Amino acid sequence: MSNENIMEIIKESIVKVDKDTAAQAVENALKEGFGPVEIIEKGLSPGMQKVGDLFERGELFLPQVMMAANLMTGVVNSLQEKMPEGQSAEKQSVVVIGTVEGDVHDIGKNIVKILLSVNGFEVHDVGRDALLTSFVEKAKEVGANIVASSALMTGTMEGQRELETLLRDAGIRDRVKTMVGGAPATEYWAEKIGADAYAENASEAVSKARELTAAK
Ligand code: HCB
Repeated sequence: MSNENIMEIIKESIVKVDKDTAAQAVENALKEGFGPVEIIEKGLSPGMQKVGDLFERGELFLPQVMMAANLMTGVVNSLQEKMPEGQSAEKQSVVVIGTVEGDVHDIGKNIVKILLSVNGFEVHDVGRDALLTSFVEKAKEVGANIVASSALMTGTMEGQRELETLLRDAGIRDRVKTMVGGAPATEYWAEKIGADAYAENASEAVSKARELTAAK
């Protein structure tokens, strides 16, 4: 089976919410030498992307999106234990992560959290639909080096801007770096709201987090 083929099968298994095929294809991919992160980024995530596109075109409905999301969450969780521990140099770096108020999308946030954790960051998750003040409170409580926020909707991404203000008002903005992500976020958005970094995916979130803490 070619590399593209196996990722295509994983992708389609998410779209079709085919649990058995997903489990089998992931197992095959691992046997073929694909890493868990590669499987998430090249198979599962494009699958969810396609689910989103079909939903937008009215070809899939919310219950199907929910089932696909549940399947993806289950597969990501099963892959978590197979992830190699990364460099532990960042052990002292503390990250507060969450999905902003009004937004329940947390699959991407959870992947970022897992990848940061296996790469040695101490991660505190304030959850999804998290009050913006809870990011600030948690950051103060744990002495965070980075506050990473996720937003999946154009309406809720404003929360990422507000978070900058709240961190400033709390007097800790100069002590923490901020990172934004989620489908509608961009490099331009990060610059516009004064965030320190934007990450397109979980691997990039890890490298950006490393850069941010190296520069602290
Ligand atoms: Co949802 N939904 N949804 N949804 N949903 C989106 C986001 C739309 C784009 C779909 C569409 O219309 N095309 C749309 C938003 C439109 C907009 O505002 N532009 C939308 C909508 C409208 C809604 C509801 C309002 C639908 C309704 O009820 N009528 C509702 C929202 C309710 C609410 O939040 N208040 C809703 C609900 C749902 C669920 C519950 C069915 C389910 C979420 C389940 C869950 O997360 N536990 C869901 C899903 C699954 C999606 C899509 C299909 C996939 C999102 C996803 O998981 N992607 C999404 C379509 C899309 O995004 N194209 C659709 C896969 C992950 C891996 O990607 O981008 O989240 P990611 O994360 C990446 C990356 O961004 C980065 O790393 C991650 C890993 O690589 N990253 C970070 C993420 N966070 C980061 C933070 C950092 O600091 C750094 C990097």
